[in-house]
Amino acid sequence: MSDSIEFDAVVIGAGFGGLRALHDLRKMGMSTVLVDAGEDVGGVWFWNRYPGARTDSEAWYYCYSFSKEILDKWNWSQRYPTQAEMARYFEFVTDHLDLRKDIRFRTRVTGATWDDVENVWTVRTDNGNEFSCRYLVSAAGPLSKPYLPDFPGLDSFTGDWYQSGFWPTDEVDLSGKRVAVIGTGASGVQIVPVVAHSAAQVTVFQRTSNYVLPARNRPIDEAERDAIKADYDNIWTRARQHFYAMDLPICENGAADYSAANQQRVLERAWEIGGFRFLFDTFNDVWLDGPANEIASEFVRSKIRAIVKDPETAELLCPRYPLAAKRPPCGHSYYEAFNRANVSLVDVSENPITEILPGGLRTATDEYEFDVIIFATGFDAITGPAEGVDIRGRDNRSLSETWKTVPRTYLGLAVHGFPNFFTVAGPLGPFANGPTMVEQQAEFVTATISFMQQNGYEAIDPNTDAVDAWVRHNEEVLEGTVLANAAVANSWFLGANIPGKPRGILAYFGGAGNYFDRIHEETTSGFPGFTFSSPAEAASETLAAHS
Ligand code: NA7
Repeated sequence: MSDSIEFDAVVIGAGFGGLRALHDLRKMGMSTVLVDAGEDVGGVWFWNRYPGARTDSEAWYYCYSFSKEILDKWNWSQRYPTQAEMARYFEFVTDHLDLRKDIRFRTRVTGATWDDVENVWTVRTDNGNEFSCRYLVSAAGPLSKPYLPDFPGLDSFTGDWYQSGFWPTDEVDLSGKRVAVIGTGASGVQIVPVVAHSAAQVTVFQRTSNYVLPARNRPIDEAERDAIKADYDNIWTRARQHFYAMDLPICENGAADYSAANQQRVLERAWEIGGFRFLFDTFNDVWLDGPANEIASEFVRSKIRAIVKDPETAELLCPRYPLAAKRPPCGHSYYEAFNRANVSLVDVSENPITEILPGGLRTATDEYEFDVIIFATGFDAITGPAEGVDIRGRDNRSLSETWKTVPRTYLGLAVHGFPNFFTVAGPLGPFANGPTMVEQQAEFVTATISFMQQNGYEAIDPNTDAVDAWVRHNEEVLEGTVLANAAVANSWFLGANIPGKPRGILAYFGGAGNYFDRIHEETTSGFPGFTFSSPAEAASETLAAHS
């Protein structure tokens, strides 16, 4: 059954950003509906249920900060929660805040059109519904459109194939199967060791090797849980100041401040503690494309050579580009998995996969037989989800057309010509710990709407000069960092992982802490980067346009 309903706001996406936005908008007294294509809440944590799926960030800051009750009541069981634990967390939050009644699941937004006279959006969905609303908040997720390479012959494959980002809800039994895993990003790296335990044979197809940092997962006991809960005020203060919005220490010293022996001790200590500390708690110049980075990069290579017994496999696993030019995954016995008799590595960097066959796949030089193929081939990130969704702003401008080359936004949150449209975790928003980042953005959205309500405004649009300045600033901060090298490593945050996608910066690398200050300044100084219009102005502009 289809219907046509009026709301104050429509939110797209039931992940961290969307649920927070729904809660806050409702608290403001706005009638709000959230639509999500999935069957339940969680966003990326609903879809990415592949074997071994878990967070790469530590539980105590990969969560909502805004509700003391939620922080008090929810108990994390381990340092890096599994997908199942994340799904339970989302259910808990949703039920605790009584959000479910305002969410429409199994509903995909197909388009939205802005009416410049009435100052409303009309949002269309795949089940025939139309919602009109003053505000449209897209929290569709930067990594919600899985990418499947266009390998010829996939239709002919007689076995089963799966995508990490679209994993079925029914259990997948891989025991005794010959399994191919294509892709060695964060997802592939989590899949390999887990599947190796049940499958008869796992063949990993690697195009670009990764610096896989040992996660060193462990349970969180009651004493640690209590200590975390008691420290939450400090945790959030630290996370909101951190370059990547994580509660991680920031080191003061560069590599040159240590002797060669002490450099190794610093790296060894961070390696043993595990996780992203290796990037933040070693040398403060590790992010620059220079000697400090090479010392840390070589340290990881030496670890790979020490762990992986077969020297040829070890060399293939050693990345040659600078550490962090590609987002490093956290591993759970990833390198160790290659010491198992049933795990092998195939380098497809120069010998690409050319075809899927009925019984397996073919590279330029060899053929392989498989019962199952797992594509852990990543996402059409950040701008991808908007493609195929017909969002039309002023003068019928299409969002996906506007974003076809390099996407231009103001503060990652607003697009010129698309009034009252907010993009939580949108292009040129900070590359940072997701939950902390989107909470700050959701707060910006409600602060903006409150300002509009207080001042009698109906529409808001970012100014082109503000957009230009933001885009320029994004480009400037990338230069000089190791990330400018990311094109070498096919990184998704430069659009470089998708054939034919224009390469350009998709995320802000000037630091989450700086970004949060910047959006705070925007709200407290009366939104200088935006133009507001009130109903009277809109009416007179329309009359002028028609006279
Ligand atoms: P990623 O990190 O984009 O990894 C995708 C992987 O798939 C990566 O190793 C790619 O190699 C590989 N890939 C893509 N296309 C092909 C083809 N045609 N042949 C062989 N291999 C291919 O995605 P993930 O899902 O692992 O992680 C995404 C983010 O989720 C991650 O950064 C975290 O933020 C969480 P490439 O490196 O492009 O050579």
